[in-house]
Amino acid sequence: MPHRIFEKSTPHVDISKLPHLGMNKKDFIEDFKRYYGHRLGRDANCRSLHYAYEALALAISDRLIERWKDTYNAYRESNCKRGFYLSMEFLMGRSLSNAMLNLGVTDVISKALYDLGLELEELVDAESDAGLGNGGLGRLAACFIDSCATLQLPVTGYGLRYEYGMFSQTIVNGEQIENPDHWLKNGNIWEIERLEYAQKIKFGGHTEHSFDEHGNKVTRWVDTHDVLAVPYDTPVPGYQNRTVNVLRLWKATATSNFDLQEFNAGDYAEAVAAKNSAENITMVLYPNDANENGKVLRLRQQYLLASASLQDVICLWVGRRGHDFTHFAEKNCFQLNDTHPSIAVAELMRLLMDEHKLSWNQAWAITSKTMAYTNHTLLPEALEKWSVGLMQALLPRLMEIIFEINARFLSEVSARWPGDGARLARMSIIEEGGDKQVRMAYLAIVGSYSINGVAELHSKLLQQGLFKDFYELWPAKFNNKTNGVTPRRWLAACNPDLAELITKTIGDGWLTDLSQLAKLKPHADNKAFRKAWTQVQLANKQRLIEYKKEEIGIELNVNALFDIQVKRIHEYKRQLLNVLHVIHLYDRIKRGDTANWTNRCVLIAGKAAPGYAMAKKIIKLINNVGNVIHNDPEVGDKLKLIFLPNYRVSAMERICTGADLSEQISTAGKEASGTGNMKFMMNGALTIGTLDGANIEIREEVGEENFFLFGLTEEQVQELRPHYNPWAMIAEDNDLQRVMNLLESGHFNQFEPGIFNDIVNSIKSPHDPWMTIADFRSYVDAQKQVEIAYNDKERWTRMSILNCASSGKFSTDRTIAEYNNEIWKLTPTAAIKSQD
Ligand code: 26Q
Repeated sequence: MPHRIFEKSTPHVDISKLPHLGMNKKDFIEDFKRYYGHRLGRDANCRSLHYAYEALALAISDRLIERWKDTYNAYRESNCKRGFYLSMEFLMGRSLSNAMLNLGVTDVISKALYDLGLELEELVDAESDAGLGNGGLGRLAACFIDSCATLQLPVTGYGLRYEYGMFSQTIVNGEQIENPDHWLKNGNIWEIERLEYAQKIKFGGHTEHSFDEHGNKVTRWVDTHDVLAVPYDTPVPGYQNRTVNVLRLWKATATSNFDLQEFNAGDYAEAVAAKNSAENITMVLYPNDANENGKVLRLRQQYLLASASLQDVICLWVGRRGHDFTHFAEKNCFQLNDTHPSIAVAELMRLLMDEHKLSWNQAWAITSKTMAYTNHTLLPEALEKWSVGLMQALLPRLMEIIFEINARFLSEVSARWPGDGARLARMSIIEEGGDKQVRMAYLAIVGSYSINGVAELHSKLLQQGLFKDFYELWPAKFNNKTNGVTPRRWLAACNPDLAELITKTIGDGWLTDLSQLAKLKPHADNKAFRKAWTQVQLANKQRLIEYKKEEIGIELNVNALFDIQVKRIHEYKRQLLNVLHVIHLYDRIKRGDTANWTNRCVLIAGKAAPGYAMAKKIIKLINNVGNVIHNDPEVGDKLKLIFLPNYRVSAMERICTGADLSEQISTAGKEASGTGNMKFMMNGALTIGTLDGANIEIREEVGEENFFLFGLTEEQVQELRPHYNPWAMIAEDNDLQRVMNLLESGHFNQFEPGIFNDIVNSIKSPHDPWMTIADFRSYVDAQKQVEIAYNDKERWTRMSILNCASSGKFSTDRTIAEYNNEIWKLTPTAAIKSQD
């Protein structure tokens, strides 16, 4: 039975006749003053921008909440099918400017604030990022829910409300220092706590099996340590369409009776400790964007997300339809953002069987028709596994169910391939061996009706490699959904000058139909338009310089080629290849090879997982090389290498507008898609890249003449691997030899002997999985082509315009429309304005 932890209060407060809040300047000024003066209790003496930001955000939030209720009612009344996006990460960034854009009030607010003597941009900058994610996967979830609201799809995001988000990064002596991100310390005005929808989550204990009076098997999961999951709702506005969806994040707290038991037994300290251990579950986001295997706290997080979200959906169902689940699968679907929430497959089985008395077959028919799984990685070492022993101790009932799912699945495999024992072992959800493991990706595949990769190449490699056996069994389940980014945040809001130029030229239809950017293509041949384009780009570069000036203490030259690589630090993303090229340029300056030189400013940013030693060393190397270059008077403006600390969503909103060149240089076959590549392209940067992830599709869209391609293909990487010989490649390439000599001679670590030995050894190893050395020559050659193009300003601007004009495919509106047409099949449902 679903239970309400918190009794719904009985008094009926009729607020249906509330007038809608005004959207004029006067209305906002009034509300702003009231919030600032009354709710926040400030006066003219207050000099903190924070409260001005809060007062404005409260006024905006009120408008969102009105529309949110209307949307909710529209969904309820239409009885539509619902979608749920389950993700351990939602990297939302800031909310204020996005909310204003989507409500269509940016100009009105800007004028209202001007009247109050305030600058909108300053208030926007006073908001801290909601950094509840690591990188691509978390930001994708945020872009997805934005597009769902814009397409008026009834989709709810479910995630965790971490007390501490992604750590903030400072650089001390060239090294990364992690600082806790207590993002809630000043409160969070966008969220509403909903205690009445709290859910109880069980951990530990054991199972008891018996039969009921009809002879049906009954399982009870007992002696559990329970935790409460309390939801916090954040509005997710669509673009100027009155739809406001919700992001529901769960916070773990102690259950009140759990506390009480211990307290009554006289053990106060135990009770407090228990409370702490419950609240620890959602205390912190795991800051690694590859698998950190086996941490029990991570499994608790995953289960809390899955269980609370599924119970929430079932509560809603039972509340409206009672205990008949016949049509549940027609009316609900769940998209699993990687395997992180994939325990949901077993949890939905448990809830339907143990709590709602469905048979195995009934429960399985529902589960396997409602779950859909998205994979985000090809790296085999990143595939999630949990030890069976740990799962048995923490989630004993779930482990039983997984065994049963596996047994039934393997008998299906045996029937299809009789006597193929090797195949059974390969495909089993349970990896046999000393320490048995649950393969979460296999659980997700077996339990889902759709499995997708995030770019064409990635999906193809999943089918031919990682999940080949499953593809043979169920080819129709597999599909591709190439990623995207929301053009509202990643063009309209972050680059208002370019957005204005675009709208002036082709109208504003592009905001909700990005393919219309193609209308810009003919304007690439118009000299006046190119001039306007360049002016915007230059102003953006200048703004980026100003933004970073204080932080880095270095003045950059706006005419230099801004060459930017921002993303998590990972060996496969090959920031090292970038550094090798910079060292090569430095070497050319030192040996006087500077005829027709192109000034270049290389910016690198990104966080390293705290436990990833090699990634941290790479940050140190970037900083040391940058310093040597900066302190060498012979170099001057010719070359800069700068590491920008604390890369995050709000930083990218500046950075992507001021880039000339976007570095997308991963080893082919390793980057599932990439999404930074799309943000840069949309804002008019040109890409230098390998044939990896979505780069391939970017190049297809923009045309090979407008893309700087280099490097081995995925197939060539596979072919070369057995006889890869970096030493021979170094010996044959004089430039590379000189670069390696500089590195090995300690030129960049004169007072820190040996610190880069690991890096040097890794790239010189014939077993280097990322084959950095193999792509050096073609990378340097491609960079020369970049310089030739950059020095022809008219040509470069044309290419820049064509990149933006060809980025239409990479809107998450397109991605989400595909998810919906091919997987979810939800009906767009418009919000009804309650007053009209
Ligand atoms: C797993 C277990 C324990 C702790 C952490 C994790 C973990 C957390 C985050 C594993 C992976 C991630 C994130 C992965 C990620 O961001 N992948 C990226 O997803 C993007 C969106 O699809 C792609 O564009 C990128 O290519 C892919 O690297």
